[in-house]
Parts: sequence; structure tokens; C-alpha cells
Amino acid sequence: MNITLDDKIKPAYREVLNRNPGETEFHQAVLEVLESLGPVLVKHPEFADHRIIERICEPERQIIFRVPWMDDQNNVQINRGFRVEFNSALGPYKGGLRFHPSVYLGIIKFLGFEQIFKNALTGLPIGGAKGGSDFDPKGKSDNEIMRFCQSFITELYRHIGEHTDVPAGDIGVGGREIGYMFGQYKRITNRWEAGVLTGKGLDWGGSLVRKEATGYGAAFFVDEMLKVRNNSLEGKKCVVSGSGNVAIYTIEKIHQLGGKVVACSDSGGFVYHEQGIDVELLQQVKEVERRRIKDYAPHYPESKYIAKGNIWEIPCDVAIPCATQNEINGRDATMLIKNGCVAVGEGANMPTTPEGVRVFLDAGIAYGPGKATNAGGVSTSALEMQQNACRDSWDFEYTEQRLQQIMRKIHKLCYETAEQYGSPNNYVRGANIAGFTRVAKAMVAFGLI
Ligand code: NDP
Ligand code: 2IT
Repeated sequence: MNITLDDKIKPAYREVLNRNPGETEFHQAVLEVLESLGPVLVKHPEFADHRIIERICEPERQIIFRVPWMDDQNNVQINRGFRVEFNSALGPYKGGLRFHPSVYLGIIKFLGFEQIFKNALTGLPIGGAKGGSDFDPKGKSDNEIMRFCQSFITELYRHIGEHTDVPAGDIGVGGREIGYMFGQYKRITNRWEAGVLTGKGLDWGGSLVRKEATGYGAAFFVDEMLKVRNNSLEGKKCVVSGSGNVAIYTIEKIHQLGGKVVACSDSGGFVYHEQGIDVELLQQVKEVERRRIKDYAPHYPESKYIAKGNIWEIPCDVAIPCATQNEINGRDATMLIKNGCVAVGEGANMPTTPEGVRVFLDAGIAYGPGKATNAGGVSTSALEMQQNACRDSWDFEYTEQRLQQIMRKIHKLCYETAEQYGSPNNYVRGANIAGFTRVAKAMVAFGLI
């Protein structure tokens, strides 16, 4: 790939490649941010004097640990656990935990790096981190999940805390896993410390709207991008990849805003339902029964399940990737544009390859990068921390209003920053520059730490 880095920034990127060999997703995430920062160094020469870029690319702390657990056949299993505490300039480390067999240090670092700037964009007091394990929750019994989560927290508990580091969910980690981890943390520390984890159950310190927040926020962000183009979600044919937490609530909110989602997926294939995905059924199949997306189709004879199909081949007005990194490549992006897609909002983290990003930017469509579009989840986590800190709980309507206000502010910040820096409509530039500048200013203020 052609590197289009400013000469002042190239050595920092080279250093990242040398220091972190083989961590390709991390390299990709760093390059994407650094490509935006040339004009920032011109406006803020003090950032170069303080070597902010070099410091921001190096995590403050990286923890890697053994997670031994016993499966239902009484066999000992061993996984690897991670927590990368990337940056605490703006607040306690904050970011989710991912349980997926593909997890290794490079994935956790890319996610932690993205999280720094995403969290800065929210305007809330949260630093950036990510963690997880190469544990595969698929096909595991409830008891196996519990034993794994207990073992994971038996090491991680000493590194986290409401003012230190506050994990939450990500792929493979939802309310059930957060429950087991909170229970074990409470037991080991003898502290009922609600603010140590977010995404908790509603009866024990959780916030209304947190479950829905990433998806709702993504739909709000896409709606905002369309509004500045005198357009809206009303009547739009949409495609959403994934069928997990983010996908389900993206679909629900798009329907409430007048759009129609005709397809969603999992790693096995996708379901196409011309009349619009039935969200209640989707929740039943995926959240309650924990089954596969192919189990949706038999409920509607007019819907179709396509095993191993490419969901981006479906013509649509709006595409919202909500599964995983690099799920849209250059070819997929080109196909989406050719088929008339006018907006792409990233519910997932880094779902588009650099080639795909280039296609969207060149086409001039409304393209919302993940760190802006999916920031509603972590924002509502910060609202959960606020409620925990004052031992309060807000109602659904009020919490959703707060989420919507935050998404509007993030959209405005990215939009205006892109204009100020001479790249109108480029939300990638806007998000990277606005997020980075906030963190960089705090790091300068703190002196060399
Ligand atoms: P879930 O585990 O609830 O759902 C993940 C979905 O994506 C599943 O449908 C899964 O299919 C699919 N998927 C995961 N990995 C792959 C893969 N390698 N290839 C194909 N499909 C895959 O996770 P979330 O919905 O929470 O997360 C989805 C995305 O959103 C991730 O990128 C995450 O980082 C991001 N995100 C999540 C936030 C949150 O609050 N949860 C906040 C912001 C971003 P299958 O079951 O077949 O694996
Ligand atoms: O990628 C993300 O922003 C998340 N997985 C949510 C993080 C959080 O702390 O709520």
C-alpha cells in the first residue's frame, strides 16, 4: 500500500512497525490515524516538541496472563488473557473485553488504540484500553463460561478499579459474562464497586440503554450524516452485517427512524428478508436462544439464508458493518458504490480495509468511521459510571436523549473539524484530528509522564 504520511510523522510510524512486529491490525489502525495528523503538527508544533505521536503509539501498560479453567469433561484448558491500558490522559482506562479465538496482542492493541480517540470524541472523562482472550465462547456451556470468566478476573482484578480501569463488553462478551466477572471481582475484593465494570444487569448497577447504545448511536450518527446532505433514513434500504449486540440494536433504531434493513449475517452466512428483518424474532433467535442466523429463515418462508454468501453484494442505499475488522475490502466497497450506496456507518471497529476506505472517500459518500459512529456504546458506559458514582439510575427516555445528544455532538465535532482542516465531509480526518487533539493537549499539560 502507498504510504501517504507527512515526513515529520514517517519515523514514528516506522518505529511502530519495528517495535510491534507482526501486529498487522495495530499497524493498520495507527497508519490510519497518523495519515490525518500532518496539518495538526503545523497548527500545534508543541505536539512534535513533546513527541506526543511517539508517546501515544506506545501503550502505558500491557498485561498478558494465563487463564486456566476446567471444562465440563474435567479437562484443564488454558487460554491467554490480555489487557492493554493504552492511554489515561483523559480519564481512567476504558474499553471492552473481546473473547474470540482470533484474539492476539495485535488485535487488542488496534482496538485499544482506536479506543483512545473514540473516547476522546465523546467529551466524557475516559481514557483508552482494550482487553480480552483467545477463548472461544461458541458451544460452551453456561458453567464453562462462568468458570472461564472467574479465572480471567482472578488475575485481572488487581489491575482494574472504578478510578483505574473499567472494562465492558465487546465481541463474545455481553451481560452474562459481565455478571460472572462482576461477581468474582466482588468476591475477591470484598467491595461492591459498581463502577469497575459497565454493561451490568439492570438489577445490579447497570444502565438502561447501555445494551442498545452502540447500535442506536450508529443509527443516530448515520441519520445525522444524511441530514447535513438534506437526506434521511426514511425509506432507505439498508444492509447490516453481524447479528450480535451492535447489529440487533442498529436494526431496531433504523426501523424506528423509517429505514428498512433487508439483511444481516453471522460468520456462517446471511439472511435476506425483503420485507424487512423482524427484530423481535432476531432477538429471540440470537439473544435468548443463542442460535445462528440460519435459524431465522425457517420462520419466514419469503426470507432466504445464503450460507457463506457475501452480504455486500446486496444492493442497498445504506450499509452498516457491525461484525468485525476488515469485513469490507476494496472490491466490496466498489460494489456497494456501484449499486448506489450513499452512506456507510461503521458499527464495528475498523470493519473497512484501507483500500475500502479509499473507495468510500473517493466516491464522496457519507462515510462514518467506527471511532465516531460506534462511540455511543462507550458513551453510555460513561453514563453508567456517572449513575454508579451518585448511586442513581435514570429512566430509558432520559438516557436515550443523552445518548442522542452525545452522538449529535460527536457528529458536529467531526464535521466541523474536517472543514476547519480543509477536508470538508471527510469524517475520517475530522474524527482523527478532533480525538487526537483532545488527548494531545492533556498530555502536554501533564508534562513528561
Ligand atoms: P457480538 O459478539 O454480540 O456479535 C458479533 C457478531 O459479529 C456476530 O454476529 C458474529 O458472528 C459476527 N462476527 C464476529 N467475528 C466475526 C468474524 N471474524 N467473521 C465474521 N463474523 C464475525 O459482538 P458486538 O455486536 O458487541 O460487536 C460487533 C462489533 O462492534 C465489533 O467490531 C466490536 O468491536 C464493535 N463494537 C462493539 C461495541 C459494544 O458495545 N458491544 C461498542 C463499539 C463497537 P458469529 O456469531 O458467527 O461469530
Ligand atoms: O469498542 C467499544 O467501544 C466497546 N466495545 C465498548 C467499550 C465500553 O467500555 O463500553
